[in-house]
Amino acid sequence: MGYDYDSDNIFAKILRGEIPNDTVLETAHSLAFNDIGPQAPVHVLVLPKGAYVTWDHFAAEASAEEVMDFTRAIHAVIEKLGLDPASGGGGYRLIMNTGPDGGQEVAHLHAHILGGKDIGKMVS
Ligand code: IU
Repeated sequence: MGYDYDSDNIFAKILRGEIPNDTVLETAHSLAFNDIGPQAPVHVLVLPKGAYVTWDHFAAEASAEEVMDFTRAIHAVIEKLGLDPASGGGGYRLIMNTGPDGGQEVAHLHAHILGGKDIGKMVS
């Protein structure tokens, strides 16, 4: 068991620049890009650049600088896209699918930001 990072995963290849992406925002330790299969009018993925499989891996082992950068990168995307209700936006949903039961397909931690319409109570 434990956190076993596979550096051949698709997001690792995107982070290495081997596969293109539709970048929304980049910081020292994080990258945000538009999801290739959007489930809402706004569907952005935010990744820490470090080799973390899941949120738990990141929360347990990332540096304080990485954690702050990732947190602020998510917030910066939300502000950039005008989703924050405190700034007049309509709101959004923030999701980190984790492991098989959580529906995680790509084994590099990523947060989904979904919005741009009323997306209801759940995402299938
Ligand atoms: P998940 O949380 O691991 O299930 O989400 C993976 C997401 O990555 C999913 O929404 C895909 O549409 C998205 N994605 C992508 O944006 N670019 C890709 O090349 C691949 C998947 I493969």
